[in-house]
Amino acid sequence: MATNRETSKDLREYLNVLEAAGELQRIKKEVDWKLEAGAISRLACERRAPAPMFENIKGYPGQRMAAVLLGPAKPLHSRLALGLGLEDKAMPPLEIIDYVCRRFRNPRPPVNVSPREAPCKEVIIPGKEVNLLNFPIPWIKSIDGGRYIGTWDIIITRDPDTGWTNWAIYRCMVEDERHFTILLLPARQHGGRMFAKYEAMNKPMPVALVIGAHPICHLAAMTPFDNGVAEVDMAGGLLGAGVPLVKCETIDLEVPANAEMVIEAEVMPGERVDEGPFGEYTGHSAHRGKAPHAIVKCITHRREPIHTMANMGKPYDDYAVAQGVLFGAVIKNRLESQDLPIKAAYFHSPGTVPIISLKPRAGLIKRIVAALMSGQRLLPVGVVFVDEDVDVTNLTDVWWALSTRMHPRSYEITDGMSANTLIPWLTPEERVRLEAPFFVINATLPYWWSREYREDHTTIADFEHGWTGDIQQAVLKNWSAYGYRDE
Ligand SMILES: Cc1cc2nc3c(=O)[nH]c(=O)nc-3n(C[C@H](O)[C@H](O)[C@H](O)COP(=O)(O)O)c2cc1C
Ligand SMILES: [Mn+2]
Repeated sequence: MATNRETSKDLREYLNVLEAAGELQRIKKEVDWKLEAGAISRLACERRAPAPMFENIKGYPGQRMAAVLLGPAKPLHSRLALGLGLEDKAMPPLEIIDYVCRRFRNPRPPVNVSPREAPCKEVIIPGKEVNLLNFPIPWIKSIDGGRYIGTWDIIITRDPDTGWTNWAIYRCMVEDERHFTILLLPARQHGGRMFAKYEAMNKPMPVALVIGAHPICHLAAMTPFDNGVAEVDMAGGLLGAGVPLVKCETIDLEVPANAEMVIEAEVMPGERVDEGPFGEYTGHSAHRGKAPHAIVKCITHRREPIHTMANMGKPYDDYAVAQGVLFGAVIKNRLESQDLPIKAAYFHSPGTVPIISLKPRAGLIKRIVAALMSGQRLLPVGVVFVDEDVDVTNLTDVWWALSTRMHPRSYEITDGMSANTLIPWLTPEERVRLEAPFFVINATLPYWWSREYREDHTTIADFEHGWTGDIQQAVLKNWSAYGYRDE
């Protein structure tokens, strides 16, 4: 499959790729980091306009910010395809998923480079000189609780017992010149579980907040891999080469050498400060509460660093576009590795309910639900099963199946799943207990019905299935003779 991987080794080259594809809007007019940049990038999402690159930010000469880099485009996944290094930006999402599935099956370990070779070390700011407010950190929405430095970030942490290094995207809000919060959710996410271990030892947790790495690094960081999987190896798989890493200055962690900025910090045990709310990927504001916070020990960055911003919100946003594909790939790989074949798995945004198409057989759906329940947050709210002939990427098709093939009694609810606090419908009690139900919708027609019964009651009434081949051929051949434009 054709890729342009060589042309995109870091964020800056990816920006060139976007620009060449007409997917980047350079904004030279002065724009305020407070609300204006956020509103522009949200409207760009809602209009599927090119990603804005703010080149003149009020009060921050020489610094730039790129927003919604892998956000919704026309076609929807174009910028994601370019970020993955695919040449065809119009590749259909199920083909992108199959490509990602293959890449995830071939992880590659990172390669170490010296600080001299690492662009992220061009400027080094020691702890006592650090001031986060020297950077154009956006206050994105009026409904947000503050300035968010970490939206399209990578949070790197290491397990104190096993040495496993985790990469994840977690939202980070600036508290003051030297402190920022991280929304570390202990029950569901790897970073949160690692922090619980440090906290039990009453030790600070070293953390690197990375901004502006190669887009593939951020894509790996937002993918829900299993315990013990190093996202950097999966980024290497997507990239087709090991990701270059360099050691931090003040903490024992390695970071992508080509990143625009690295904030080296420590999360303080036993401390919580105000965090949020924040307009989230569910399309609602979410989670005003307390969160752990980190103290900055050092900042390293490229000269004239480029900051980044994701703009979460009502579909579509940059999370939704990438998430549907990445989660779909993880689900497909997991099920296939357990000999549970499916045709496709896809999330429509926001990514809370996967739609899975398959050829039903005895026990298959129950076993798939069990396999996904045991996984890393792969069933956030529920799951929908449809037959193979339903195009999971087409909501009209999916709704057609749901409204005609789902027997109401096949709607199931299971209690006691771990809850995601960002979901709006949680009751106040569920939000505290972090436990909630989820649903299974089985909209497949019973596979045990006889062929005759299915033919009599369930044959599809469309052009393809409703006429014999000779009539179809004749009508297609004569289409323009009837006066229609040929397609
Ligand atoms: C822009 C963005 C912001 C996110 N913010 C958070 C967050 O604040 N907390 C969180 O737990 N997950 C957040 N996520 C989702 C996680 O990145 C995702 O679930 C990932 O799989 C977590 O990695 P882990 O499995 O290694 O914990 C965010 C994702 C994106 C794209
Ligand atoms: Mn992880």
